[in-house]
Amino acid sequence: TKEAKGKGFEGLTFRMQVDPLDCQGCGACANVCPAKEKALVMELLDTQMPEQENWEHALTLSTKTNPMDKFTVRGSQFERPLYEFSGACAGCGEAPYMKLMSQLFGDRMFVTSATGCAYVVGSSTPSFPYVANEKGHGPANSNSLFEDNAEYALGMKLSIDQMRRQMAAHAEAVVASTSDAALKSALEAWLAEGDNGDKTRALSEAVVAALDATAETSDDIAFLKANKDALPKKSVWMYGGDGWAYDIGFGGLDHVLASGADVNVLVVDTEVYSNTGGQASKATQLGAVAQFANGGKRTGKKDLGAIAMTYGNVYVAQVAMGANEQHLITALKEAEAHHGPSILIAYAPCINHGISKGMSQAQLEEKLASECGYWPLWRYVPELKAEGKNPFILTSKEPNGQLLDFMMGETRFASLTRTFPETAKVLFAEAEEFCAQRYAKYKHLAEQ
Ligand SMILES: Cc1ncc(C[n+]2csc(CCOP(=O)(O)OP(=O)(O)O)c2C)c(N)n1
Repeated sequence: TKEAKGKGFEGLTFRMQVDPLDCQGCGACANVCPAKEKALVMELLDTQMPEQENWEHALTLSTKTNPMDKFTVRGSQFERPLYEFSGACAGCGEAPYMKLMSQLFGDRMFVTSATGCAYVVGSSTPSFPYVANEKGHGPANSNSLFEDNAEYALGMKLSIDQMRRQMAAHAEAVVASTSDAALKSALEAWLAEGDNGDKTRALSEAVVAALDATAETSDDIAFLKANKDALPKKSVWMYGGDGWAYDIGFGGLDHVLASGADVNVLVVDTEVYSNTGGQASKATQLGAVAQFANGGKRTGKKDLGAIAMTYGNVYVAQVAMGANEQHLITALKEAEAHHGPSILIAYAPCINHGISKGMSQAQLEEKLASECGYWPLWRYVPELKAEGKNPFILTSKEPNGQLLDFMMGETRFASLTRTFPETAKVLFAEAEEFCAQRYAKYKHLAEQ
């Protein structure tokens, strides 16, 4: 527990409270903690059980207003996660993305999860990580199939839009006829800016308060009262692995990207079909050993981001939490605010990679992947074109020459040097060339 520092934090204390019974023991939090004197240290469970009472107490404390901008690394962590204690493997690279997204948009989020880890760890019945806040708002999560996740989310989005159009029509009718000044001004404000993600919750709550204070004097008011939950703008996300997005669900995903609909996609890219034991996908990198690629994958990784970019109106970003947290938060903010399709491709280390440092260092592994050019970070922001600027922004610096060292730190590559040493030499040289050319392509785009 420490005194909270900074503007707006006067009189507040900050505490990291561990929940021993729900901790998965991966140690990732202790490893990423930036404090000089480690704030978190892993200890045996037996010795930590007294913390359980403190955790139960922490849950009874009131929710404070976040004094910071939630779209900053620090500020985001003062928002309550509405995704907690998932069924993911300890150290999973996928789950932290949804936890962060639930802090940024969770109270108005619709999430469709493709069959795969994204869905399975989010529905480990009887435990369910998606939770509601003190007002009862939280992510609504559902799954249809592995292959139709994009279409499934698009259907939700179309029905939400239809409902909101009806709400707007009834709201306009009330504005034109009501003598209730409070209701009129609340509805006018909602009609003007109710689609602004930052303002939609407060504007909607003001309409609900005005409706609650109004008698049901017309069909229009009755309709608005009956459908209050349609007032806040929903943040629609399709969430799934590379097996879904690059392979099996690609046709549907492409259809959704081409539709122009205001939807968001988060691909958690483990570069294999994780949930079914690590089969190769089109996201698997050249030289990697995976099921169906036991002698090392012979072709380079598909550039899903580059494909999405060709539409010109699609927001695209390639991100990695452990490599650059602010880059990820900026991309999430821009993607959600973009009026059109947005896709984020997020690097997600997995137990299938065989990280020699262990999964407790998965976030560090993301940093290493990015610095050596294995996973370059970039954003394609269509809005910049209207300002006469280059929409492509390359955040990753020139690769540091450590690509082979990075690859040798993971069994999926290193094992090939033992099983097929000659092939390994050839494929790894090709992988180096592939990554170098890909970086050169991004650099060229950024310099245009
Ligand atoms: C049409 C179809 N084929 C195969 C499966 C079996 N299956 C379920 S999840 C999965 C792999 C998912 O991989 P990915 O999309 O990369 O997600 P991850 O598990 O890596 O998060 C497969 C093959 C299925 N459910 N439906």
